[in-house]
Amino acid sequence: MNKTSRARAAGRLARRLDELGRVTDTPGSLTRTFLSPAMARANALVGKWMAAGGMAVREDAYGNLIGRIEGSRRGQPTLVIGSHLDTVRNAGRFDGAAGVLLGIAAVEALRLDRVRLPFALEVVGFSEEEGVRFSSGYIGSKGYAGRLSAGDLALCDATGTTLREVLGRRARRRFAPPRAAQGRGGLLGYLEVHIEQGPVLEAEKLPLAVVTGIAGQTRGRLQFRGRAGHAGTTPMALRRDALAGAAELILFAEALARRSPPLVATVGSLSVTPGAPNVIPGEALLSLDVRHPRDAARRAALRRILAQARAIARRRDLGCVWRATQDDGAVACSRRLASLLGKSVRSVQGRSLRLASGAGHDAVVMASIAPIAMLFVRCRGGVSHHPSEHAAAPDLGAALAATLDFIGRLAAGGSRP
Ligand code: HGY
Ligand code: MN
Ligand code: MN
Repeated sequence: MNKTSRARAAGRLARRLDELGRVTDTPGSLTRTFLSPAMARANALVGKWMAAGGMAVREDAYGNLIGRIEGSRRGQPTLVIGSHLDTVRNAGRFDGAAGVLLGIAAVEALRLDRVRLPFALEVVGFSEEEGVRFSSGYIGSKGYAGRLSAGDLALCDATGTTLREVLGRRARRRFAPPRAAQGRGGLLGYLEVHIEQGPVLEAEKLPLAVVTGIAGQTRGRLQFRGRAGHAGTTPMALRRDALAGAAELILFAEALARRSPPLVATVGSLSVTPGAPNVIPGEALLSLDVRHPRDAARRAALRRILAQARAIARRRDLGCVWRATQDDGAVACSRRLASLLGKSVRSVQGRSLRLASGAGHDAVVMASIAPIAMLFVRCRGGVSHHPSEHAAAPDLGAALAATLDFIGRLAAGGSRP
């Protein structure tokens, strides 16, 4: 890809990200959650781009958007390039979307150069990675990979509707997980291009890095139950204040993570019942997200936090219930694909850099059915999950060039499944 065509493709990619970034469930900010009206509009828009790029386009039973071009012969393995099209609340427009639209840009560039590959190419926009609606991420890629469990299907959203019911409504019949889109034999590999969501590439003054692995994460809901009461007449010593107990636990989790890097622990949401200023909180429901590159350390930290929650509950005469909603172990990227991708990155920016990912990605699930590779793209200030998230067009162009070089290396002989 010469510099002119790379700059042109990067400009179109950036314009499309701007356009897609305006497809939202919440006018004035960017939010697209699982199977929402905005997700349907996003799939229609991205599906139009896929079709214009010559791909056969379909949506699967989970709302994943899949664009496919066949290889030089039928029956060849498939390389999947993908990421997610859903977002967090009040999101940035690059997280997930950049990896999907970059996959489309790569297919367009290959088509322009009339390249026929010795493998099929699928670009996938996963329908749900962030876990906003069901407090459990990777629903789209788990569906695509045939990894959704009965526990996943029993998860409830804020309306009390289970995932199974939601998928059943979509299928207009009782939902039974269809055969996975891909078995291990059919996949050559999975490549996810994603903004770094961290500050290292900016500090290194480099646009790209190769990901070595993805941290494991546990998410869940912790409920403290006390007794609601009159804020004016109940003496402090006689209270069973659920929110005060939750507050103690939140600060404990933060302090534990602060003194045990690279452990991270986050309480991202908190709901209080009944939620009136003159009523002692009877119930506090908090989300907990715990991550660490090493699974044993993550599990030990979670045990510490839950033991402290029980100790707080005993001391304050509160009920305390924990429900895990997601538990994914750390995942390593394929050494072979990472080495190939490192050569592509070096060919684009002169040197390669390897980084571990603290953020979760659909690659965690795809690793169960294919060797995975991830390419990080520099983002301004390392900011993500925020409207000011931004990746510069030239850096997106560098990622496209590295992706095309990687595909070329696979086609030239690295394409042993
Ligand atoms: O939470 C994460 O790490 C990802 O953005 N879903
Ligand atoms: Mn995200
Ligand atoms: Mn993401």
